[in-house]
Amino acid sequence: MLSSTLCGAAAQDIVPKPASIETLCEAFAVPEYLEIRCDTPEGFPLAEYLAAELTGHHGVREAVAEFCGGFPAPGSIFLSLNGIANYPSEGYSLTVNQRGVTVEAGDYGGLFNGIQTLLQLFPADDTGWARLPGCRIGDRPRFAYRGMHLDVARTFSTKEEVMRFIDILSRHKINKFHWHLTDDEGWRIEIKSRPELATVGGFRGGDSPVDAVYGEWDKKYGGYYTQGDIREVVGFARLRNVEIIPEIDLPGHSRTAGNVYPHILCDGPIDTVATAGYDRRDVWCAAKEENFAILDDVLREVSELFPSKYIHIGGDEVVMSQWLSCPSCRALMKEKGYANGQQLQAWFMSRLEEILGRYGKSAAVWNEAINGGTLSDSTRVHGWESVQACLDATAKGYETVVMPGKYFYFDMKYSPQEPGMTWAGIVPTDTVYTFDFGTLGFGEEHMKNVVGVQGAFWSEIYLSQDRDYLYRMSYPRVCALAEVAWSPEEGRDLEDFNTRLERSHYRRLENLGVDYRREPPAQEEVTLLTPAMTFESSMKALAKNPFAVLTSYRYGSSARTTRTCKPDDYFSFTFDEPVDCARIEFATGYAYLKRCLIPFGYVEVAYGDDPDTYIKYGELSGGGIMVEPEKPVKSLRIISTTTRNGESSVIIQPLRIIAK
Ligand code: TNX
Repeated sequence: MLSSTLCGAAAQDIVPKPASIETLCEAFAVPEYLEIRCDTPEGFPLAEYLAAELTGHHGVREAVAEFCGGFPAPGSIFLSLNGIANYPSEGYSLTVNQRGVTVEAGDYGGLFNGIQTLLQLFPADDTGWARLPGCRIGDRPRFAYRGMHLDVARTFSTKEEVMRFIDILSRHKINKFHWHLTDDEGWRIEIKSRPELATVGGFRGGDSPVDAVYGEWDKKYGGYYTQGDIREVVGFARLRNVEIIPEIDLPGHSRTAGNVYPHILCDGPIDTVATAGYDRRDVWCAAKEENFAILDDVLREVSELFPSKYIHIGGDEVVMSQWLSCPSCRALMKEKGYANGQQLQAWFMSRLEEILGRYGKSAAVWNEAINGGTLSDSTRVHGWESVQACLDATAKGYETVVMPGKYFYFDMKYSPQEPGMTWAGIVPTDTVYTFDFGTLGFGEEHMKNVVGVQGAFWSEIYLSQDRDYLYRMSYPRVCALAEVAWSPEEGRDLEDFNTRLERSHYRRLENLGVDYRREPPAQEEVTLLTPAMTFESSMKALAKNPFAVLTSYRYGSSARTTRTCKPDDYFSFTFDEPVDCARIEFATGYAYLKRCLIPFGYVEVAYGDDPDTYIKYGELSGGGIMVEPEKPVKSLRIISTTTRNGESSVIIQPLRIIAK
């Protein structure tokens, strides 16, 4: 009894869970000097990778990679790609017994995945001298496409940060990295024939023609990857069995490109009144033939840099009004007999498909791109808007990556009181883990076109958070994603998953320096006061977001002004009776998203004992302030000193007045 519970204990805690595990009542005592033998040149880089992972850890002084004729040697690790068994793509078998370890696979990916499982057989904590639990593991992926996406356009991540992110993904057998390289807020990849796209479009704020956002208007910030950087990241990923699918988001989400090259935009009217003087156009004009010459250059260089068969060309959220108000686009639509912008988009996307085809590539697109017409049958669709969008794409016969935001958008909040976006819903880890094709309506006819699943991290909020925010938002959700993508559907067990996390995997993440998300502590119990007041401002509110929510303390709602703030704009809150309280919290902008703030300004307070005298209390920080008054407060006045902030309105949250 005792030995059967002790034997192979660690082998039970692998993430993602392997297809089959048989525990053996023996163990391999890992020696101080460890040979990692490998029977093919193809596998040799992995022997070196494993040697580097182990040297200096778990009592291993030195691990050496060796090329051998195909014989396991006692006391060593043997990596084999020459076995006779017929392994499924990326599958492997792993045996640990007292003589040593054998990892066998039919391809490079399989060997890499077997090595990841082997690494998880070591104790989560490096406490020296290790004994690996005897076991026989047979494993293979459920899906060929197991992806994670990262938006480096809204918030730039350096190449080192990207490589680290990929490294941690690969340890979860994630094998695709969707690199969102361009968007309205930045262009992050060097294009040698059109250098300004990155050298200018990689930065914003300060003297950059690209609007800054999130209250950082005065600072120039950003970055981009040189082609050398890209090659380095591609090589780093390839060693780890990760294929990179780069994305150039077209024809919408292209404000950066339009800021750099205004001539690519439509010639229609620019509505700078509604947008506080800023040109918000972000769609490539479809009627300008020169645009396709630029895009040919861009896609040629991108195709040369990335070995993947697919290049993602976007296609999401195209603001059609720009085409519909452009005389040249309208003429083109008339000539082609198109009734709507979706059809023009389908035409635009097929021109890009044709360009990619010439460079030996196929297109990947967001699901909207197939709404207006039929794209090439070699095009792959990423379904993000809804489960229905994924069902539609598969039903139309497109190879589909399933990633509906409601389940796989890791920029969404884990729970209502934590940071994050909410438009696709709240996405707890359990929701990711329990994603089930069958109950969502995927039949056999759909499943044959599903290549796999993918998580996404969009980075609008990341900019105003610390760098570990990416990891807290991704982990443990990526662990759940990995199980959906890799592990057999039978055997899915939420409780077992959570046990493996708690018992071993969180420690592994910690030891990798991953700041994963922890359950937030119960919120502080406070009593909020709602004293009667009058509100006044130099600004006006939109009819649908009136100031009334402030005087009625409608928490969760906010007021929105009709324009952005300038110096001397003010908001004043005057209470009917002086308020005796512990503190008053004032906030502008969205919760957790530093947009539509008063970035610069200060607060004055008038106290009950001298209600006509305003005394400066302090400067706003992050668009808000917490006032801790010594005396009962009669009035609070916020005064803006903001000059140019690139926004078109200010959002004001109701005051939170906390009782003593
Ligand atoms: C929608 S997902 C977008 C992105 C945003 C994201 C924020 C997709 C194809 N478009 O541009 O970053 O929502 O969650």
